[in-house]
Amino acid sequence: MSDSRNAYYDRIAPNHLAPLWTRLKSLVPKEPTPVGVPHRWAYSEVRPHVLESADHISAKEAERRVLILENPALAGSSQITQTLYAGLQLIMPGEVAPAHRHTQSALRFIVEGSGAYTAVDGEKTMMQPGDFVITPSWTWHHHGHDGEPGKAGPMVWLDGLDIPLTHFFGSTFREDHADEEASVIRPTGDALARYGSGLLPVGWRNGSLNSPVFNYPYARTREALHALTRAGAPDAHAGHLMRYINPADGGWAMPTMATMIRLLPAGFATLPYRGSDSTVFIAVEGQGELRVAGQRFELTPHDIVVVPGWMAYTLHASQDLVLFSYSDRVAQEKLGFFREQRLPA
Ligand code: 1HN
Repeated sequence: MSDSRNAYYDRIAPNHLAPLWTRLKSLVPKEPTPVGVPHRWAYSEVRPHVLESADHISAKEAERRVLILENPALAGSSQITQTLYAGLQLIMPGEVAPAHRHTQSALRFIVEGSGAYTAVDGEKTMMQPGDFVITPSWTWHHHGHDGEPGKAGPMVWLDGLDIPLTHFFGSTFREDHADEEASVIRPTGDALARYGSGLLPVGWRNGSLNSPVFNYPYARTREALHALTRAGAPDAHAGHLMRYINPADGGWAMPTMATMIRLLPAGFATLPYRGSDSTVFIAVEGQGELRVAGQRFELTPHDIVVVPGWMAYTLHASQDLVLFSYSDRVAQEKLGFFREQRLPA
């Protein structure tokens, strides 16, 4: 490079000025540079560590007793992708995780156990394995386990939050509730009956960016997925892929995190697919594999795999495989920059 150019760069630097032309191609590359690496957390390896956390701290003291799933290439960031957070939360019989609210949205995907509930914005819902539960931004929420201490088992779920996304926008706020439990003002099951039964109250209008249904029970989801297998072939790049919707408008269930679930029949393999959204998968039932960048990640129930955006992956089912996933696709779509590619074999 010419000396006069370098001298020029040196002269403008004290004014906090920099030439774009030396940076343009890396600022705006031809296509996304994946952030983070693909990784698998085997539930069988992680589970003992999650359960041991109860020997060290109560849910009350911890506020939320969670082991963060951190992308190995983003150590120290509490990020599983550049925009999303993931963790495994444990609640033991008799415990309460105290009420608070924050601007981050949270989703729960229930992994194991029974007897625990979450209360969100005045309604309690019992959590069962495979249920997808929404905690919208700025809604009071607490969790509890009604089982008898020493008799009932632990309850574990996957938390997905848009913590890095909220941080990026500088819009992180939180508030602790004055009481351990926020008040519950509607009967359990109210939201599902009112908004999640193919019916809507006449005259009702959704005042939230989220689905008014905040627990999508796995029993219903599973039945729908299996019905699809009787009606036609799976999509070549996705399998029988369904998205959780907001019944008020048919849009995604949450404003920042796109949530989906799919079934791949035994023996089925997808063609390569990539999207600009980094995606977190959790295996629900069955057995298979996710292949990405020359790596093979086994999928058995409750295993979690992250695939950075724009890395092509394929899914392979050795037994009927059910996979839940979440990503920031909905935010990207709303902002106009989501891209996807269905690739040939
Ligand atoms: C949170 O409120 C929960 O409510 C879980 O269960 C994980 C991670 C960071 C900040 C708040 C919950 C969280 C969280």
